[in-house]
Amino acid sequence: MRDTLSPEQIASYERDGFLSPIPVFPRDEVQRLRDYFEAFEQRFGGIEKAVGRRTDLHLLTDWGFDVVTDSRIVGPVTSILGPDVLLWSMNWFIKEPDNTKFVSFHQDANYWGLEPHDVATAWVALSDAGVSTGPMEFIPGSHRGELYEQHNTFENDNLLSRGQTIEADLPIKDCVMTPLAAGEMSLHHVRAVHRSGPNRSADRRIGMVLRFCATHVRQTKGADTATLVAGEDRFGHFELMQRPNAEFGEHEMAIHAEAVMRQGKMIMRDEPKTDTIERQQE
Ligand SMILES: O=C(O)CCC(=O)C(=O)O
Repeated sequence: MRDTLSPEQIASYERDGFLSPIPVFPRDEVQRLRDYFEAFEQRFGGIEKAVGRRTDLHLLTDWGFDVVTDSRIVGPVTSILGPDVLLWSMNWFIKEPDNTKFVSFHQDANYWGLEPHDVATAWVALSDAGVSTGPMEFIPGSHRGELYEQHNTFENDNLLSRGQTIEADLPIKDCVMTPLAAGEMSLHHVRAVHRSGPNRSADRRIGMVLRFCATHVRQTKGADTATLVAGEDRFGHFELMQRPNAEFGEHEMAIHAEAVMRQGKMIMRDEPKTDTIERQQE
């Protein structure tokens, strides 16, 4: 496992708008991360109840802060975004076993408000995300094309906040599925068109989804927060967040709640209402 991408990997990302797979964590380490995450879910009342709190766990836990600053993730990201990098948010895309939830074709750049588009996601598999689990699928080169109009479908099984869906004719036959083993990650560009299908396997498909941007990127929708994970921030476009002093401390819980609420509200500005904070993030 190397901490930066090779020239061939960078060229492949620039051509396709995604890169996969990239090995990150050995089995024992990824299992430990999964255990931490599932212990967090139990602490907050189980899978369903914890959904509203799981965004930006790096502001509440040491393991979360360690993982978003881990050089095995951040190093490859700097190969793409340059030496000065912010973590904008930490999200979770989880499909429970034998489940009909899916993600429709969309482009993240359509609604996050981040400009310019020097923004990339590290999708880290905390469980096996093989073909039967509904792994990520990308349309190669779509990040170099247009920003498509998206229609809010509000479909029940769609994991996106508004079921936002591109309705234009897409070259679906070119779509590439990117199955991952637990401990591997993919990277994708904020303009890449992507989707994923249902999880037909017997295990949860747990995607820890880290959104990174270069420090020169601005939030065009309002005041926003981020965490410096590499280099320095010479721009000051975001309020910088810090490692928590105490795991789940009172102060940390308040800061976390405020940051997640503010980001959720801002992203959803001028959008129809949705039900939970977490759904607003996705
Ligand atoms: O995990 C998935 O299936 C979808 C994730 C996604 O849309 C994203 O990371 O932008």
